[in-house]
Amino acid sequence: MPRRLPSVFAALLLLVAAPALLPGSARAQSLTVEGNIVAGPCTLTREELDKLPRGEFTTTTQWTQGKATFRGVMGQALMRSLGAAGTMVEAHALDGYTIEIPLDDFETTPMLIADQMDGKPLPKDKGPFWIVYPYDAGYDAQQYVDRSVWALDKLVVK
Ligand SMILES: Nc1nc2c(c(=O)[nH]1)N[C@H]1C(S)=C(S)[C@@H](COP(=O)(O)O)O[C@H]1N2
Ligand SMILES: [Mo]
Repeated sequence: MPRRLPSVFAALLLLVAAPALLPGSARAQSLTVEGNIVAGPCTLTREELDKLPRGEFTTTTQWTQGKATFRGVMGQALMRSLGAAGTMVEAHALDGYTIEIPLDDFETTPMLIADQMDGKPLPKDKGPFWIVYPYDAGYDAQQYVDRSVWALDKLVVK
């Protein structure tokens, strides 16, 4: 079975390399969604998230210099693909920050679960995922600032 060898090697390599990668990437590059979703609790990898409809907007933010262009999964697409039902989504960040965001924000605002800024991965302190709103397009109220969770790790639909 010589043709199988490359994948065996790849698997072994991954086993050896994975522990070294774990703290920064393996965990941080996925997004856990649980709670009131038809799909059931899941941890979406970057690859899975990449398959969902993406959006883009350009806006100033209070955390960046000048205008920034954000790209990422549309909040609406994420919640629809998982069959979310309920009223609130609890967002948890790797730094322990947590806040409740109305499910309606995901459904009716242009918010993104951004993973790119200006065509590059997010700045280290903001990634791997950052909930962003188009602040310049009427989403500058404090509630949207508070919901702008960086280092996003988990969403719990309630
Ligand atoms: N991961 C994470 N996201 C976060 C926060 C945080 O502490 N951690 N603070 C939130 C709050 S309360 C506000 S007002 C805004 C702006 O926070 P800053 O003024 O400390 O930058 O980011 C929000 N997103
Ligand atoms: Mo805040």
